Amino acid sequence: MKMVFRWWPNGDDTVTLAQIRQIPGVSGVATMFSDIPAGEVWPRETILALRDQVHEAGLEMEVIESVNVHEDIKKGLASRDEYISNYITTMKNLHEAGVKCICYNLMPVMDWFRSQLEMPLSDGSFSMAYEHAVASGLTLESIIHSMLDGSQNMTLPGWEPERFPAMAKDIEFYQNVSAEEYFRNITYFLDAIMPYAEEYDIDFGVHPDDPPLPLFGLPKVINNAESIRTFLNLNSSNRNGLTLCTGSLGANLANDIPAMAREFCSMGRVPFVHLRNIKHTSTNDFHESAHLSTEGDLDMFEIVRALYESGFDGYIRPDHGRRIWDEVSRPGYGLYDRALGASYIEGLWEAVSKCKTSL
Ligand code: DNO
Repeated sequence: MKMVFRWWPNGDDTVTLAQIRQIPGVSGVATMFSDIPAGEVWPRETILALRDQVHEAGLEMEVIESVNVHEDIKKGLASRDEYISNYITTMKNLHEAGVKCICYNLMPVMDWFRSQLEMPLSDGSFSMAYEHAVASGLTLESIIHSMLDGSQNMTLPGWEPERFPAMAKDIEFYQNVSAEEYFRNITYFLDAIMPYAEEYDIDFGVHPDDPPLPLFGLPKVINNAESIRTFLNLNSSNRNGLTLCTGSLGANLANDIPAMAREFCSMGRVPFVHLRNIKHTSTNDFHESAHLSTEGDLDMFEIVRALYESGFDGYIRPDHGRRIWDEVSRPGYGLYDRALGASYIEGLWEAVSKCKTSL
């Protein structure tokens, strides 16, 4: 297992590589160029320069989160071939820089979504929250507004402003797209890129829908064990894998995360894990919590144990943290609470692995 920490280059992050280097157990970053629009090639020289910067800080750059998939690919439009070809060129360039794992998502139109970015918790910290009734009643304008409000003037991952103008049309487009048709479009994409994933030695981990609930009439296709099985069967390459995001999948109380970890890790199809905890306030409403099992609904010990016992040897990162100690940062991506999360996960991993060997 390798612990990584999400980080944005080019001054787009309040956290520095030097700070990340001091978090015990963290070997590298999961990073991306948020200023390159989806569909464009990531230039080789730009990637190599970033790799060198990360290496100079004493860290690795083996994980990319995310190379975003152009909407035309998800929509199945004729123009997708050009975007797929660009995607493959980016994969080649990333491979030449030593990248081993790409996290991406296939959520239509918008990436993750919360109805509140700054919910005060009783201990004086702040966290991101989701209320389904509130979210369902939002207009596109208020959705964008709610994601920008409290964003600390930073670009939110998956909410790059260049996406906004087309969002209304895209939402409309998908109203008549069935899950079956959407899966066909995804299959076309996977069939095109997986041979190159094999050639370039890159594991792909698709990020599940976040939240895993039907919203704005958009097809939601990767959100429980059954739909993950369907997704993994779309293309049988071992490179076609899952980013097991415990917070996203855990938002559906019916999802048994340790069981999913066991099933998909034993298949060798989990290259990357996002570990975080959430606390439900009702079936479809929740807020993000500190990583500890005692703070949320997920049993983090059981999840880590399931990963360990199924031979997981990919990358893990602590996921969204609360805003604590007056930190100003990207929502969910401050230094302090994620560093606490990383240390907690390292502790669980050590405990599970040592108990195992003494049995
Ligand atoms: C949210 C993240 C997602 C994730 C993408 C992967 O904070 O977990 O934005 O990076 O869905 O493409």
